[in-house]
This record gives sequence, C-alpha cells and structure tokens, in this order.
Amino acid sequence: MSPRLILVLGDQLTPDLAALRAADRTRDVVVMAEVADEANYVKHHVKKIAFLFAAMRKFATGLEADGWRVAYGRLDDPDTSRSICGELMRRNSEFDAEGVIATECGEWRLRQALDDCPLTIETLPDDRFIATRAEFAAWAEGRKELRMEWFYRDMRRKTGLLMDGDDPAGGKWNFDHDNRKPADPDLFMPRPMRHEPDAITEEVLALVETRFPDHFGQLRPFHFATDTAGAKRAASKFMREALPRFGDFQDAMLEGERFLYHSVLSLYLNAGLLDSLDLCQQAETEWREGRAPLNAVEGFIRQIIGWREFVRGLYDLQGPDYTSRNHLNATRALPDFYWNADTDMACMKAAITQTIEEAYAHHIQRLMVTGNFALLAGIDPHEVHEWYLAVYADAYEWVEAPNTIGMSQFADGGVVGSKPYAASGAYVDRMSDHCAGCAYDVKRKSGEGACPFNPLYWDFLIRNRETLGKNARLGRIYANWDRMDGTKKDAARASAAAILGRLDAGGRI
Ligand code: FAD
Ligand code: DLZ
Repeated sequence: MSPRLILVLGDQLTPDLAALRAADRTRDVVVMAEVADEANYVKHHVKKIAFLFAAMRKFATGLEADGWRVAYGRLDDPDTSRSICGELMRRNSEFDAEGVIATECGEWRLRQALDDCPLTIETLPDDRFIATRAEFAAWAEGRKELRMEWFYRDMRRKTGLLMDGDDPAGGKWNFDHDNRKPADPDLFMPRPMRHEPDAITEEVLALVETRFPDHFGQLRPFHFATDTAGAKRAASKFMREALPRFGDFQDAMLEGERFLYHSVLSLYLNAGLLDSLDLCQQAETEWREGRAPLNAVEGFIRQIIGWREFVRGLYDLQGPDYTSRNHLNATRALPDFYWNADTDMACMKAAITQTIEEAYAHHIQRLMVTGNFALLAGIDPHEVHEWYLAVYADAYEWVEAPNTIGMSQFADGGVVGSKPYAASGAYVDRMSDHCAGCAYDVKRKSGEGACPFNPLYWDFLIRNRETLGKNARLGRIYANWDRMDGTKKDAARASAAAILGRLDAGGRI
C-alpha cells in the first residue's frame, strides 16, 4: 500500500499531534522541512529560527527512534524546496504517496498556501487547544461584545481548573486587582533556565549564522531549550522559583531585569513542546499544596486558558484580513530605533535592547512600552504587526496579531479590547524604575526634555477624538482634557508636533 505523507510543521512538535494520531507508522512517512519561505515571510529573529530548526531536528530524531519513517528536509540540503507545498510535492513523487494528512496550521497565510497546493490534503483540527474552533464560534455567536473574562470563566468550568464545585476557588474568578505592584531589585530574583547548546543545536546555530545574516537579533549566547525534556525542566524551575511572585509583579518592569517573575514559556507552548492544560494543572498543584498563592496561580492560568485561548479564537473568527485593519488610520512609518534600540527613552531602550538580545520581552514591555509608543505616535499598525511577528521567539500570527492589531494598536476598533491601551509616562514611572535614569523627565508634561509619552498621550487622544470620543470608558479622560488650562493644552500639542516631526525626519527620540 502506498504511504500517506504526514505533515508536521515547525510549531507542531507534539508527539500526539492529530495528524500523527491518524497515521500508521508501519505505512506512512512523516514530512518535516526547514524551508526558506517559512524562514523569510518576515525577517524572524535569528534565535527564533535557530530554536525552531534545532527543535524540529530533535523532534524528527525522536520520531525515528519511535519507529516512524521521517523524510526531513534541511535548509542546506540542495534538494529541499522553498515552500511547504513544494516539499510535499517532492516527497509525493519520491514515495509515490497516496495523499497528505495535515494538522490545521495556525496562520491564515499557510492555510491558504496548503489549500492552493495541488495535492489531496486531509486537514485535521488542531486539538492542542482547550476550546475547539466550533466551541469558540458558538460562544461568540450573537454576543454584542466579545470579552475575555466571560470566555475565561467558561474555560475554567470546562477544565475544572481552580474550581471548587461550581464556584471559583477563593470565591473570585479574577485576582488581577492584586497583581499590579511595582517590583524592587532583588538579589534573589529567579532567572529562566539556561540550556547549553548541544552538538545538534551548535550545528543549527552555524547554519543560521551563515544563512540569515540580515535577519533581526543577536544569535549568541543561545540558551533556549530545544526539546520537550528541556522545556519541562524550564517549566519546573518557573513553578518552583518564580510562580509564587508572578501575580504580584506581573505588570512590573525593572532596569536590568529582563524576565522578573515571568515564565518565558510561550515559545515552548507555541511550538508544541509544552501542553497548556498540563502546565496549568501543575500551577494549580502549586497552590493546592501551599507553595504558591492563589493570586499568582489564577493570574498565570488566566493568561493561558483565558488570553491565549481567547486570542486564538478571535484570530480564526476575524478572518485573513484582520492584519490589514487600521481603525485609527495610522500611517506613520515604524521608526528605525525599533530595530536598533538607538533611543534616549530608557524604557524603550531597555525593551528593544532585550528584544534584540533575547528574542523576548514580557507582556507589559510589549503592551505599555513599545506598543504604547507606536499607538501614541500613530505608527501604521501593519508595520507594527510585522515588527512583533519578526522579533519574538514566540511569535506566530494567530497569537501575535490579536495582541498587536487588537489589544495594543486598537486597529480592530475594539474587537479585542474595549478601549486603547494608551498611557502617559506616569504609568511607566509607577510600574518601573526606568524613569529615574532616563534622559527625559517624566514629570514634565511638555517642552524641552519632557518624557515623549506625556505630550504624545494627549495628542493621540485629541487627534482621534472623532473616533474615540464616544467611547464611554474614555469619557472621564476627555473631560480632564476639556478642563485643562488652554496654555497647557497648546504646549502639549506643540511638543507632540515637535516629537512627531522629529520622528518623520528620522531624528533622535
Ligand atoms: P508569562 O507572563 O509567564 O505568561 C504565561 C503564559 O500566558 C505565556 O507563556 C503565554 O503563553 C500566555 N499569555 C500571556 N499573555 C498572553 C496574551 N496576551 N496572549 C496570549 N497568550 C498570553 N504572545 C505570544 O505567545 N506570541 C506572540 O507573538 C505575542 N505577541 C504579542 C504582541 C503584543 C503587542 C502584546 C502586547 C503581547 C503579545 N503576546 C504574545 C502576549 C504576551 O506578551 C506573551 O505571551 C508573553 O509575554 C510571553 O512571555 P512569558 O512566557 O514569560 O509569559
Ligand atoms: C516560524 C517557522 C520557521 C521560521 N521556519 C519553519 C520551517 O522551516 N518549517 C516549518 O515547518 N515551520 C517553520 N516555522 C513555523 C511555521 O511558520 C508555522 O507552522 C506557520 O506559521 C503556521 O502557524
């Protein structure tokens, strides 16, 4: 009997993936490939490419050890095609195969490419998520507003996580209110696990160094795990050392502390090396056995079964044009300092520098620093989206786009969030220690040396008043502006115009 081709993509590195479950290891051939099209659709951070290629190679070796026949295409193999479809066509001829079994891919872009591929492809749902596409669509049907909190409660009920019978553990669904403390420098600050590259990873690092010299980011040192065993060790270290304080300091930022109490597990979850339900169950055990407080564990679980599942559902529901939305008609080009960190704003410099070096920034850095600046400065949301998709090791469009286009840039007009996450410098000052050492003065509202976030904040709101003025959640803020002294208003807008003019001229910020 002819074999079928079983497609396993770089973010499908899960032994019980739907396509593998449907396959017969005595008959079928697993197809995996490092291809130029996937590596280049944005100029991915070199650490992300290295992580995925090393993890793919090890996953393939693991499958072979389990008795699978694997046809693995390496990027440096002259016969490997440019695209996933090309690679399937090549293997189809090589094995005289009888069709392809695939697990639905995360991004519309690749779904479209596989639909256009002239082979018979049976596509199975990706059931590594807690909500199926149909469940999310049914939940969303007929609702005027889609809000994460209501969906999250259903996911708690569905999984039984942090439930005492029908009630939420601790009597509350959400402890976010307790999770907004600024952090202090701490000698005992936990650090994510650092994994030394082995021979396979070293070989991939050398390949990435030669093949992607113009891609974003710094490749070495490279300390990500590249297999499930390593990712699980990283998760255990997080549970033991950081989870107990994850909640309290979830929104905090500290100069020189790149990870604080965050898990740095998203890249492993998104590539399939870790299972989201399993991770949440481990976190719940930490609380039930008295090693971590409820506000921390609830906060961590909410990010995964709440936000992660919610944005995935929305991405599917909103369709392939989502990344072209531009509700606020923002058209400014992305400033160069997003690529080289060459800015005098201490918070921006810290977030972008660590993005270059680590392919990582935590949520508040992404949302309230780099995202906030782009929002206030009116940067084209598609350019912002392509930046976030390129620069983080965990970035895939299904999770990145709702966070960028929706939550951060409000370019979807309120599908993900009910109001824009716009903030002045006071927010960064409250949640971080960046302002103390900054070239700008966060207390100055306008004029020479004022923190750019201050005048840009008001300018953004006034520029967009026609669109945002009817938003009930912004009513008090607009009322504050209306009460403000005229000279202060003029000074803020003149400062904003000067900053935006400098941006347009490629000047230093
Ligand atoms: P932790 O703070 O330890 O949180 C635990 C887990 O919760 C994460 O590993 C992640 O899987 C999940 N999570 C937390 N917040 C979110 C969220 N808003 N949406 C989805 N999952 C969440 N996350 C990605 O995985 N890939 C992306 O490409 C991505 N792009 C983003 C772009 C912007 C503009 C913003 C504001 C956020 C983005 N996020 C993205 C969400 C979030 O910033 C990252 O998931 C998080 O910073 C990953 O770090 P961590 O593993 O230390 O997370
Ligand atoms: C992100 C990525 C990269 C950089 N390279 C590959 C690759 O060479 N081969 C592969 O199968 N997958 C890769 N990926 C992950 C895919 O881009 C991902 O599967 C799609 O974006 C669908 O979500």
